[in-house]
Amino acid sequence: MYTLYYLPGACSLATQIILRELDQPFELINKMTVGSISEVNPVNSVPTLLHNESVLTEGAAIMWHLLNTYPSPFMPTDTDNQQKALTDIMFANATMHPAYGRLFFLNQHATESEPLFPLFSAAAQEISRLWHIVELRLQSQPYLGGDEVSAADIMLTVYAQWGALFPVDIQLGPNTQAMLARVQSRPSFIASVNAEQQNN
Ligand SMILES: N[C@@H](CCC(=O)N[C@@H](CS)C(=O)NCC(=O)O)C(=O)O
Repeated sequence: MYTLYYLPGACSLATQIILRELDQPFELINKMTVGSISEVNPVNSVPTLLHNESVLTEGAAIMWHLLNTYPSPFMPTDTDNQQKALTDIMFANATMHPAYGRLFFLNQHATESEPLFPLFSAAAQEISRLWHIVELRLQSQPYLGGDEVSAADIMLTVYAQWGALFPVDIQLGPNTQAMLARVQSRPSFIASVNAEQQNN
């Protein structure tokens, strides 16, 4: 049984979705209800995942650990495709996530004297550039991983929802939008969003 610390709509949603896809039982703890979790994770960030005596942190590492632990179509069997799957997970977690992180940072540190619009706009432009790379990949395949949904697709779909929180125009191509819609319609995605709402 896992314990997942989460924040509603945050990157921890992807961890919950994967736990469901892998049929792993878990309980959810909303970080806002407990304040700091720095005693278990000094970074004080979600996802933080507890399992027996272990504390798992860092979204990409958690994802990789779960995919390695529970055999599923999410983990390719050959090393070349495993490398590709890990690269996509890192693109999501270490490239796209921080690009969206700039929007949260700007919002958090906004002052009345600083005109925010050009900064939001520059951050959104970079996010759109990254989505264009995704769009090009999806011209020849429905998911980043190929014909089947991958962990990276799920992570990207969670992050894509963050754009609506800010006054920005983020460009998503038609193939990207189709991929996001397919991931959002998965039972694991719907159940995870509902569970976060009910657990608040
Ligand atoms: N590098 C960390 C970053 C995780 C992260 O930035 N999480 C955000 C939510 S998406 C968070 O916990 N922020 C702290 C807070 O809002 O209290 C990871 O990939 O797990």
